[in-house]
Amino acid sequence: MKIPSLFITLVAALAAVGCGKKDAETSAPAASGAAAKEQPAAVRTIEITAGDNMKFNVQTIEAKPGEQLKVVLTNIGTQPKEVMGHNWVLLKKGADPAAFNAAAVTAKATDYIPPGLKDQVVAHTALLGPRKSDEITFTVPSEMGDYPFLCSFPAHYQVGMKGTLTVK
Ligand SMILES: [Cu+2]
Repeated sequence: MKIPSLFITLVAALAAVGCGKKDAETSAPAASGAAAKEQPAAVRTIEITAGDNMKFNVQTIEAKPGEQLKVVLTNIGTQPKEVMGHNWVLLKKGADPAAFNAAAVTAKATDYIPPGLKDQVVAHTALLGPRKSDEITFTVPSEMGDYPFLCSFPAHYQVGMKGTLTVK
C-alpha cells in the first residue's frame, strides 16, 4: 500500500509551510511591558537622495511581503526643477520601466506620471526641485519578486536613475 507514505509526505510538507515565520518573534527585553507585543509592525524608513548626477544613492531595496515602508526622497541637487526634477516611482512586478519612462515624456502636466499607466504604479513621491524632500509610506506587495523603480523625469531612467525593490 502506498497511502501511509503519501500521508507522511503531506504532513511533512504542511509542517514545512508552518515554520516560515520565525524572525517575527524577536525576544526583546520587556522594558516597556506587555504592551510591546500588541504594537503593529513598525514602519521602516529608507532615505534616498538624488542629485544633479542623475543617480539614486540607493539602487537595491529588500523588503518583506506586507512590510510597511517609508521612502524619503531628497533632491540634493542645485538645478531648477524644470530641467532637473526628480521623483521616485515604484512600479508593479513585471512592469516595464523603460516603457513607463517613455510615456512619461508627454506627461509633464501630471509631474511625469503618465495617466494611462497609473495602474502600474505601486507608490510614488512628488516631483522635487532642488533641496526639496518628499516621503511616501506604503505597504510592500505580498507577491515575491522584483519591482522596478525609477525617476520618471525625461531621460533620467536612460542614464541610470533606476533600481529594484526585491520582495523576499
Ligand atoms: Cu531624476
